[in-house]
Amino acid sequence: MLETNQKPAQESIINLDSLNKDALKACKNETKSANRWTVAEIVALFEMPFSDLMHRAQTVHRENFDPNGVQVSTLLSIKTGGCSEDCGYCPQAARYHTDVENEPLMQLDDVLAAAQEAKNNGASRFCMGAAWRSPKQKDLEPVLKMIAEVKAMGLETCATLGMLKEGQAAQLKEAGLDYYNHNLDTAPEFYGDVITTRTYQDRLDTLDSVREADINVCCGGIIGMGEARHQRAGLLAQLANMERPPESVPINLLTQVEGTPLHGTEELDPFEFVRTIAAARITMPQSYVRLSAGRQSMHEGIQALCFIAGANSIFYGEKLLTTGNPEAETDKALFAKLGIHPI
Ligand code: SAM
Ligand code: DTB
Ligand code: SF4
Repeated sequence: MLETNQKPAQESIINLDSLNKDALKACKNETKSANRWTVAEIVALFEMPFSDLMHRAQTVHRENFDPNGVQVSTLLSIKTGGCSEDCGYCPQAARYHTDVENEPLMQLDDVLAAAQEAKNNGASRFCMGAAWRSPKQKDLEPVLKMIAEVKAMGLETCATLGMLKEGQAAQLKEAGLDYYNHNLDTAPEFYGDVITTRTYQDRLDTLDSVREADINVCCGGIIGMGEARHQRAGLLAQLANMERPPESVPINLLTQVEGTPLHGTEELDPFEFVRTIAAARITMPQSYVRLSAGRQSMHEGIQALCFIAGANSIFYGEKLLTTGNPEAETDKALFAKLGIHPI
């Protein structure tokens, strides 16, 4: 009796045990497919036949977004040039000899006039960029005022001011900041080839403090800097595997500026750029994927493919920070041709 009783009990323990293991495995797999991507899995996306990749990205896109809506932000460089960092792509680094003229922090009224113009032109978000390694407290104060006033105009606010120190993210939140842009730029193992004056971990620390302050994260990178495909995938893995992926993921195509170390880098195949957008869409289904720098030199057919691949955000207005962007009229015409509406 005891024996018969014991056996089934033992069996049931064994079965339960294996069931638990299966459940655990299934659960791990689910987590993995939900928010853990290996670099190899992302490389496999890049390697798909182009039409299959477009179909998969477009399917994910339609499951999560209005397929014909594109969010529109306008950028303003509120403090230009003279930056102490050595980012190899950047025309604003003091150490490189580019045509960028250094300019001090803009006056509040001038910033507000630019924000009003952006709003009149249909932008929903206004992004203020400063060429700082990290803002000093005396520099942050006037920026907080700009943020509060731009917000009061009914625009979403975004800022990109470099690394943040203890307490600064909270001050930005308090002023009304909706998004903070801080890019990881590339895969960890390629980072040191591009920037030596700060580390990947420095960037991650600032992103953590932005999250902690409950500000939306805008974080992406630059491609076409001479990185390998697995490094493009590596950047996306970093972003997609964050505890919460960024709400906004700017994918910049390197704008090559004379005088910067990366000027003269071999140009990226445009289809590789589109593949990167598609892989970003698939790995970060709920993030806005921003087709960022590089549009000025991009054929409108390639831009249309980027929208099909799941890009649903752009910078609008004739200038990015220091370099050009398509004319507003050109973008309006492109949206009309493609049946896209701004959001
Ligand atoms: N200084 C701050 C920082 O580095 O975080 C904010 C401004 S910085 C110019 C903002 C971002 O612009 C950089 O992180 C980089 O990803 C992008 N960027 C700068 N120069 C670029 C270029 N030539 N081509 C494409 N993207 C560029
Ligand atoms: C981002 O990822 N791209 C924008 C924005 N964030 C600040 C900046 C692009 C800068 C391109 C070079 C320039 O205009 O200076
Ligand atoms: Fe400075 Fe930002 Fe340019 Fe780097 S990207 S040199 S931190 S302005």
